[in-house]
Amino acid sequence: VCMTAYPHVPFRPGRLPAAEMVGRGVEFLDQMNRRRSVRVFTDEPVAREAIELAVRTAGTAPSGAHHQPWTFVLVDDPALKRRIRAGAEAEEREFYEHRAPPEWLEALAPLGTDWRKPFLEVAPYLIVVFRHAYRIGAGGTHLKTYYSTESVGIAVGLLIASLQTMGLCTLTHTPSPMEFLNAILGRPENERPFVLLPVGHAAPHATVPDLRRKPLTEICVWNGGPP
Ligand code: IYR
Repeated sequence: VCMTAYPHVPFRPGRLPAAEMVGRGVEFLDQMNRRRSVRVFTDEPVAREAIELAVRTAGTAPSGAHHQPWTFVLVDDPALKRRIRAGAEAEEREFYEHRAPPEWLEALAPLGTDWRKPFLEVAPYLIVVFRHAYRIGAGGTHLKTYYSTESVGIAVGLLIASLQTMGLCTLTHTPSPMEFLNAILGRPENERPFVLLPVGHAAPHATVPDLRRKPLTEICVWNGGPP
C-alpha cells in the first residue's frame, strides 16, 4: 500500500484590493452569464491549442483524494465524429420514441430538442469526458476512487468556463445510455462516459430559447433564511 505523504510547499496566493476583487467577480459573472447552450454550429476550424487549454483548465479541478478521475477524449477525425453521431442518434431515437417517460418529454418540450444531432458532425471538435469509476492497481486489482462524479462535474464546469472565456460555444450533451462511446473511442471498462461536448462557433442563424436565470434571491439564502 502506497501511503507516502505529499511534501508540503509554501503557498502565497496573494491578495487583491477590495474594489478589484469585486470588479473581477462582476467581470467574470458577466462573461459566464453570456454563455448559452448551442445546438447549431459552423464547421469553421478552431485552433487545437484552444481545446487543449480548456482541458488543462479542467484538469485543475479539485478531486476526491486528488485522484483526478477523468479522461478527456478530443475528437476531430470526421470518421470518428460520424460514428459518434450515428451511435448517439440511435440511442436518442430510442429515447425520444420509446424510453423517455411522458413527464420527461414534457420537461424537454420547451427546449424543442429531438433525436437528430447533426452538431456531432458539424462542430469542429467533440470533447468526450470519461469518469474513472475505479482505478486499476498493481496486478489488475480494482482500487476505489472517491467523489468521482462530483470531481468530474467540477472539472466540466471549469472546462465550459474556459471555452466561454475563449469565445467558443458548446453544449453539455448526454446521449443516454452512453456506453457506445467506450467502444468507439476504445476506453477501458473503468472509464464511464460522463458528458459529450461539441465545441466550435455558433452558426450565424443559431437561436436559443429565451430562458431566464433565477435571480440571486431565488437561489441563495443567508444563514438559513428568515425565521
Ligand atoms: N439526451 C437527450 C435528451 C435531453 C435531456 C435533457 I435532461 C436535456 O436538458 C436536453 C435533452 C438530448 O440530448 O436530446
